[in-house]
Amino acid sequence: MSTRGFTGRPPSEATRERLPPGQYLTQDFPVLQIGPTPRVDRETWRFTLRVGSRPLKSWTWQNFSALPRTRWGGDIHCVTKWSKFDTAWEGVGIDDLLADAGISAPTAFALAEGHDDYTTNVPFADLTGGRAMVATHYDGLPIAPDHGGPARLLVPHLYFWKSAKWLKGLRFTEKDEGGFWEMSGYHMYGDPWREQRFTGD
Ligand SMILES: Nc1nc2c(c(=O)[nH]1)N[C@H]1C(S)=C(S)[C@@H](COP(=O)(O)O)O[C@H]1N2
Ligand SMILES: [Mo]
Repeated sequence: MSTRGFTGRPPSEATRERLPPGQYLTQDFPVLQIGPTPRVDRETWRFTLRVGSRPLKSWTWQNFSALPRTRWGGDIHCVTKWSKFDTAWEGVGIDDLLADAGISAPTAFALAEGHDDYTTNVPFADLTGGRAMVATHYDGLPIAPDHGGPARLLVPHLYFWKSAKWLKGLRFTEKDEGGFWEMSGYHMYGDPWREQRFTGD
């Protein structure tokens, strides 16, 4: 059966209720990124929490793999208008990372940083309370490189551009500093249910 079988068929009422305004349902998993997929080896992988340029805590793949694991299942929404339902992720919750570091958030904002120099900003409160994780598995398998493996941020209640792929760290910032897309006209917060796509939405 074709995975694109929904093309041209109007979505059911149940589907429409789950779709944020302006979104359509897709069955496949598009790849969206600013450049080529970087190669990130688990052997040299580090995940670092910083305040400005000062490192607070760093994990190797081995210490990171020993942290408690979290699962989340649900819908994701890309600003280019596709939504995908019932995605299944596993990784380490940001609450558990902070607990392991023995710290509470030193500032109210963060920039997620990818190995491709991608950045995106998120209020730190949106990363806690079980709402975000550093995901390592998708659908029961290690996340494929094109989807951000070995580890990506997952903040599913915001547009998917906030879920930085090839995550190398989170940097706490004093102010809400725009990241890559936010500095090019995209919304600072990006709530799909309020359709916050662009600056001023
Ligand atoms: N490091 C990094 N993360 C990124 C991006 C990127 O270019 N670099 N693109 C973002 C955008 S715009 C989207 S929609 C999602 C796409 O994730 P996917 O390719 O797994 O669907 O990744 C986000 N995370
Ligand atoms: Mo996107």
